[in-house]
Amino acid sequence: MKEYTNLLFKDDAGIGVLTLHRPQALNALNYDLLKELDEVLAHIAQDAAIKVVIITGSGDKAFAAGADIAEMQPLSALGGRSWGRFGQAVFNKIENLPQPVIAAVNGFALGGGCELAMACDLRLASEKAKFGQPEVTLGIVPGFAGTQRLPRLVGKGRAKELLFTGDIIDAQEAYRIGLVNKVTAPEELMTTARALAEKIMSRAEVAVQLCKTAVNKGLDMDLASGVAYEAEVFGLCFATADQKEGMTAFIEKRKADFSGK
Ligand code: CO8
Repeated sequence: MKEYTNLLFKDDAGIGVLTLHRPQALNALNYDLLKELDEVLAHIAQDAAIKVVIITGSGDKAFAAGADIAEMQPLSALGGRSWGRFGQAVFNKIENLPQPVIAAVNGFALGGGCELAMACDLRLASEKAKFGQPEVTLGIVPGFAGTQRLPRLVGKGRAKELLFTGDIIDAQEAYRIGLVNKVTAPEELMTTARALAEKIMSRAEVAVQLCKTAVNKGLDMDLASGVAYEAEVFGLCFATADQKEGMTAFIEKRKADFSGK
């Protein structure tokens, strides 16, 4: 696997651990980092040996403190739009990876950093994590889909409060409003993320991936279409070996031994 400059990536026994690595700028997302992220995501999408992905930030201070402000500062309106579109496309790739993706938020997740965490399927936060969309303090709106994913996660009213004020909230508040799934001690963040990844990996792989697709696609549909879509993927499960194994194991009162097929 290729070496990256602004990312660290390793396949740790089926868990792809992706670390944003620009410690000199609190892992701020510049073009080079997003380009590398785009490449590594293309690799992960094709690598069936990677079952779950964890995304975290290098160092103990930041997940990612936003898009790189110095790089954005001179942009024109059209340049801003194309930069926003590029970041959105990369984050859409995270959301559409077949594998579940866990954000292990170890520090600041601001602006583009918060948007990156929201593109992941699940969010774990260290007690030291801080979240916010401070774009209005810089004269811009969130450009990597924060205005869209934040209200879908926390509701319209809470999202608008965070977006209009640019306020930064701590991990407990993020948990209270449903922005994160769980808060852990900083030193337990990665072991908690791994334990969650391993639990997911112990389940039927095709079923887990189809759950991800059904939720994501369903949220873009009206209820009747989403329910109909679910019936299709539900039916598909009966074509898998893991459905036979899961139900046979239940009837035989033993633990299922899934093959991922
Ligand atoms: N971009 C570039 N550099 C950054 C960023 C950033 N977002 N955040 C931190 N840095 C750099 C600092 O400039 C500093 O560099 P140097 O040491 O060379 O001066 C270094 O990281 C350390 O930062 P601080 O000294 O500021 O550390 P503090 O502990 O004092 O403060 C904070 C930490 C509170 C996180 C502070 O750094 C901060 O406020 N950062 C900016 C947060 C922010 O506003 N983020 C949102 C950015 S906008 C955005 O993400 C929009 C996304 C969509 C874009 C779409 C465009 C079209």
